[in-house]
Amino acid sequence: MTDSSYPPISDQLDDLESAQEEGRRKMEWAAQHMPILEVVREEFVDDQPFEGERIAMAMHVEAKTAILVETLADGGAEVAVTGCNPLSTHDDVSAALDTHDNITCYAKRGVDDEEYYAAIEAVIAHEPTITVDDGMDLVAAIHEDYPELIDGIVGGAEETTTGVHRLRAMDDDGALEYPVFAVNDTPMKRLFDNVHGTGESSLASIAMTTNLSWAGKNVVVAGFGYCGKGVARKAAGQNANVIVTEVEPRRALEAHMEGYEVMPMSEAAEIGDVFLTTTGNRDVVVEEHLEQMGDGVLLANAGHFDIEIDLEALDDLAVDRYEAREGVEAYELADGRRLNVIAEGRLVNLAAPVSLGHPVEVMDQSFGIQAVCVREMLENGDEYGPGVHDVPDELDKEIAEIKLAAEGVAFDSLTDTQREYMGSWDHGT
Ligand code: RBV
Repeated sequence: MTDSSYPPISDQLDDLESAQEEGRRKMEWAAQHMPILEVVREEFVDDQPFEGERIAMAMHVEAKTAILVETLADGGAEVAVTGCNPLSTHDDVSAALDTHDNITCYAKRGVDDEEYYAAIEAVIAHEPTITVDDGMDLVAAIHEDYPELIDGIVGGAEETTTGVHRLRAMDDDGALEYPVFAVNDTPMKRLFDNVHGTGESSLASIAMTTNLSWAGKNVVVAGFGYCGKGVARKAAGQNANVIVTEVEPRRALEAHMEGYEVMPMSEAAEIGDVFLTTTGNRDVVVEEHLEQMGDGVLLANAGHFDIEIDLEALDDLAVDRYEAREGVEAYELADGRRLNVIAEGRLVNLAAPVSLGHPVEVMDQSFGIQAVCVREMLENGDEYGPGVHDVPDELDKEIAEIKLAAEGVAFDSLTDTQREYMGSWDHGT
């Protein structure tokens, strides 16, 4: 069976009480700016839809995520939660969450690989009926090591592009044995969280970590998916000269038509000042590129895993390595050039010491969808067979409507005649 010996955060911190207090303070600030989860939480408190359920979560444990975790717990679930990245956890928030009667939190910042997976196993030891992932680590661990639990699992939900990508690959292989909602792929997630969230928070984290300006810099954005689009747009908005690298012809063309320079990484490497990877793929910046880069460049990654920049190759090239600033590791090459890696090449908007993750407002939307997806899975789980499922459009619209109401934005509705017109095919000139 599962290894449940890994201790919750409360057994791991020295000054627990002050951590709990500070974590609670961060959560209160986040909650004030999360009107969607407030509405959903009120509904869950009244209806107790998760009574008797056990929810396992692996997510970035910080204040906004904590509000989602509490929302599910207040709906009657027993929740076990850990991190989905060794550097994104806020220990104080983790400690505050762990005080909730229905929540056990194992997340701790700075864990090594062994502890990271021990915490995942400790969460799985709660024998979940629902899983909520950011990156698919829970689904993978359950299928690989604890397949006996699958029968008891109603379904899951996945937060991020990389996780959905992994799940679809698993599904294509016929290996995914329970239904999982692709939360990432909804308009309410992608158009806001991936574009604005990644764009704003990655650039803010790099600026805060380095104290350097964007204006006049050559900023190389690798990948022009939703995240890359956001990063490119926000960097251009701060007067950077944006260069995009792509492997997909239509996206390369889209970037070109947006007015960005498009070129191969081998050319961009020679002129870039800042390199920001957003592809979700590995080996995007490799030795041949590193060899071309100028003194003082910044290297950062905004993709889920730390595989986009080949840090091993960089380490091999370097004759010296030192912490240039908190969150910045300088690699000095034989000819004296210094290449600066931010946050160990891990997703920069969450993993740098000053990083706070995406802005609160966008996470309210993403987590609002997560919350109603968990509700949907429990209410109508029978309708979803094993595999990856699109989130029903009605749920996405439900979240958009709550947000619009909270913002005081009114919008139109179709008249009956318009609805009929849009649904008919027998009208022409
Ligand atoms: N993300 N979470 C945060 N809790 O602060 N910030 C970003 C947070 C999520 C985001 O939805 C993205 O899809 C995922 O992290 C990447 O791991």
